[in-house]
Amino acid sequence: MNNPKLILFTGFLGSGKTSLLLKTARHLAQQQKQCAIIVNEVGEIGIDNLQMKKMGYDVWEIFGGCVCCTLAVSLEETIEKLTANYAVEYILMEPSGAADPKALFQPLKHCGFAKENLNNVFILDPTRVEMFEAVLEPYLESSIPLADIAVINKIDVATAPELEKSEAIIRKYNQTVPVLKINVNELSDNQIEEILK
Ligand SMILES: Nc1nc2c(ncn2[C@@H]2O[C@H](COP(=O)(O)OP(=O)(O)O)[C@@H](O)[C@H]2O)c(=O)[nH]1
Ligand SMILES: [Mg+2]
Repeated sequence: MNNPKLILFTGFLGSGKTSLLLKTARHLAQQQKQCAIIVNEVGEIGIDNLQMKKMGYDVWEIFGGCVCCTLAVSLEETIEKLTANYAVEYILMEPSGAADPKALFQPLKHCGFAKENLNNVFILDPTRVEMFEAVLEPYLESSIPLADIAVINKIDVATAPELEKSEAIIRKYNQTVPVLKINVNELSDNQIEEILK
């Protein structure tokens, strides 16, 4: 079995997970790196089904030879099937909005994912951070300590106080996690490499 790196994109609905996941996949495809995307439903990543070549029951080929598959069975089975059939170096996954990231780690451990092969990218939308803090604090409290990297995105539209507030919230729950500030539409290769680390 090959030993792919799994990149999890976590955060609230609308925070920018899919956007960053697709940018990362395109970057990998350009670097001729084999990658797979796991989604709950194909429609979720917003790529027209017609642009995707069906390769099997629930696997499609998308840009640059990346494959995309649905989480039709358990996460363990999906990953086993992927690694058995495709020589993927990276698996990119956006857990469903309601999923508690904590609940993902046990099944991932079962399929042999060591900590160094797992990168949990937590994305925080600074333009909505006040609202998140007020009503979704338990989610922040359970997610941010588990992050390997915290991304504050939308720097093209956020105000300076919103950015400061976002960083303060991340630091409140995790004093050591690296923080990366991005505009997803102007990502540098270095920023993507940080996400893949
Ligand atoms: N201006 C701006 N918009 C962004 C950025 N990242 C994501 N978005 C927008 O935020 C919205 C939600 O993004 P999406 O990736 O679907 O979020 P998800 O629900 O977490 O998967 C979309 O309209 C994106 O175009 C960013 O860095 N800057
Ligand atoms: Mg999404």
